[in-house]
Amino acid sequence: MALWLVGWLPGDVVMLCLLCHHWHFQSLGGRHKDSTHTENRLSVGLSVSGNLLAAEPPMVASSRRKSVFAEAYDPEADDDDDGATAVFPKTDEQRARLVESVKNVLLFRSLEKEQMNQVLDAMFERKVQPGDYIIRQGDDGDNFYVIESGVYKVYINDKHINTYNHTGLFGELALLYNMPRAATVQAETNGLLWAMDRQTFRRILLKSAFRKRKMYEELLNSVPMLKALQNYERMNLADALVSKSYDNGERIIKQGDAADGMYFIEEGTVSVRMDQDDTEVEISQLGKGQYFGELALVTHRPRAASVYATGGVVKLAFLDVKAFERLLGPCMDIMKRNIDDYESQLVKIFGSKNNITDTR
Ligand code: 1OR
Ligand code: 1OR
Repeated sequence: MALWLVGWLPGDVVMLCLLCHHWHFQSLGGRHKDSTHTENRLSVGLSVSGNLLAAEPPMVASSRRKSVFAEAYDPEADDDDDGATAVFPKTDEQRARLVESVKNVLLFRSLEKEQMNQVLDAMFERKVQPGDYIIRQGDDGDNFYVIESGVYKVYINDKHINTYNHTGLFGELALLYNMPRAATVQAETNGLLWAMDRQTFRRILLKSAFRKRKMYEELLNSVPMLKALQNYERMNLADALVSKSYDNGERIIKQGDAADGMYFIEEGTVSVRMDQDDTEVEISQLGKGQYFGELALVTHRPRAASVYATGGVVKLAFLDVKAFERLLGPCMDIMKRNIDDYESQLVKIFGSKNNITDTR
C-alpha cells in the first residue's frame, strides 16, 4: 500500500513523499545499507522548484506533483543564515592548497571577492581513509565538501552511480535544498577533503547558487540536446554558465578564431555566416533554446563560421571550454550528429564540404 502526503515544512518549501511500502526508498531519501540508523524510517523524496532536481516519485503521485512543482522554493524566506561565520586559521601552505582545490568549483563562480575570502576562511581540512563513509544517504546534511585528493564513489540505494577522481565537490544538495542526503559517498582511497559547515554554506552560497540555478532552469530544460543529461548534471551546468548580452549587429564569434567556449541562446536571434569569395553568406539563423559555437570545441579547430546578434539585444549563456569538456560528455553523440547535418547542408549550399570535413 502506498500512501502519499504532500505538505509544506515551515520555512522551506518541500514536497514530502510519505511512502509506506515496505519502506521502499525512492531515488532520493533512501539510505545505504551500511547506515547505522534503524531501517524503519520514512522515505522523504523532495522536489524543489521545477524539475531541475527531480526525485522520482511513484506514478500515483504525478497529478499532485504538478501543483507542488509550480511553487518556487524561496531562499529569501529562509532564516537559516543568521549568526557568525566560522574561521579556521590556516598556514600559507594550507591556504595555497585550498585555493588550488576550489579554483574550479562552479558553485563558487558567482561569489564576490569578499564572499570568496569568507569561504576560504570557513573551510577546514578532513583526512579520509579507504572505506570511510563521508555521507550516508538519508542523513541530515552537515557539511559540504570540496575534493583536494582521493577517489570517492557515490551510491544511491546501494547502486554505484558516480565516481569522483581527485577533483569535484559533493554534499551540496542537502544543504542547498534543505533535504536529506540524496546519496552515500564513500572514500575508495586515502584522500583529503575541504569541508564547510552547513550554516556557512547556506549563509554565503545559498542565495547566489539558488538564484543562478533557477535563472537557467527554463533555458536548460528547453534545449533538446540537454535531455541527454540527468537533472543533477543539468544543475551543475547551470552553475557553470555565464550570462552575456550583445547588441543588434554585434559579432559574437569570428570565423577562423580560436574557440574558448560555446553559447546557448536565452533571448533573441543570431545569424551564422560563412566567408565566401570576399563576402559573408548567411547559412543559418538560430533562436531561443538553440546553441552554437560547439563545433570548434568538438573538433578542436578554429571557428567554422561567424555569428552575429540580430533582431535587437541577444542574451546568451556562455559555457567555457573547460566546463564544456567536463559537463557535456553525455551530449557528445547528439552534437556529432548535428555536425554531420552541418556537413550535408554545407554541400548543398557551397557544393563542397569546405572547411568542416578536414576538421575531424
Ligand atoms: P547530498 O548533499 O545529497 C550526497 O549528499 C551527494 O552525492 C549529493 O549531495 C551530491 O553532491 C552527490 N544524484 C544525486 N547526488 C549526487 C549524484 C547524483 N552524483 C553525486 N552526487 N547523480 C549522479 C549524476 C552523474 C544522479 C543519479 C540519478
Ligand atoms: P563553431 O565553434 O565552429 C561557429 O563557431 C558556429 O556556427 C559553429 O561552431 C556552429 O555552432 C554554428 N556549419 C558550421 N557551423 C554552423 C553551421 C553550419 N550552422 C551553425 N553553425 N552549417 C549550417 C547548417 C544549417 C553548414 C554550413 C552551410
